[in-house]
Amino acid sequence: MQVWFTEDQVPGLRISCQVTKVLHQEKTPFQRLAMLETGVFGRMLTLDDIIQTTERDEFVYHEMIAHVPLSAHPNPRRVLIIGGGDGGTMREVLRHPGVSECHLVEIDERVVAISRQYLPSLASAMDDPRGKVIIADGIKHVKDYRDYYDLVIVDSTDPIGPAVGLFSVEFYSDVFRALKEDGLCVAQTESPFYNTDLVPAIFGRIRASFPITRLYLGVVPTYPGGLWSFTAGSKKYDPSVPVRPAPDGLRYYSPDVHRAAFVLPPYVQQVISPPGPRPVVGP
Ligand code: AG3
Repeated sequence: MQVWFTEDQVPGLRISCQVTKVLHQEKTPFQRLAMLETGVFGRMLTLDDIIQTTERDEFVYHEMIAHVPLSAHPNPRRVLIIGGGDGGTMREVLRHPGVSECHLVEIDERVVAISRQYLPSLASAMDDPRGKVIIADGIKHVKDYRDYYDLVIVDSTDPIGPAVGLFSVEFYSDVFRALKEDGLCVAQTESPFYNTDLVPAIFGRIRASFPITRLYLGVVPTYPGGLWSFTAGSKKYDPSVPVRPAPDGLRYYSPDVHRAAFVLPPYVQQVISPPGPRPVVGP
């Protein structure tokens, strides 16, 4: 018998992946969680039937969400990850020896527990003494900090369910306040091909708080369209310029990839460019 997992990526479009074993399934207080063994992608974590990460392609997403902002900052020491309960982003953050403190604020403790059990190559980073896992609502957490973090990474699910508030103007302005005067933030911001309303909306909300706002791209095969966007908001440093060497052993990120990721195809550039002034039509 064949068993397949299917994600409805956008209305009318699905991705299916053959499952060799259902390792775990439960309904948490926040969402439906599953850990699947797949033939093509290795282990796969899904939340509400949406692919979050897989053993085979997680490196792209986690390297790009972490090393781009970390390498654009001359001396990042305190990092906050919101979401990211699988541990993949924390693993990448802690590759930087200068990082002295990495808080991971995940709302759903079951994501952390199940990732620790089934995704040790990501989750074992959470045992590092510089890392601290806090089970709490990231929206509330940022409100309690002022001028503290060098970098805030928003490693969220899609903007549905518990993650909706992580894409709001109010949240980004709280992130701004939680950052030091030269801090920066990065959020995963969905598909520039399919989410043509959402991507500019989020970009605009980050730009409402941050003087420098830049979109960059990476290719994550299991996400809708493959081409994935991240948006950086920065107080001082240009997010597109790496100023420190990359850690060893990376598979997607390099300083060249960093710079190239900010070169946007015209159709993506158009998605985030506000429409020009409309011609005034006289009476
Ligand atoms: N965060 C989820 C990215 C969104 C994926 N969307 C989708 N498949 N429709 C990833 C968490 C990894 N740490």
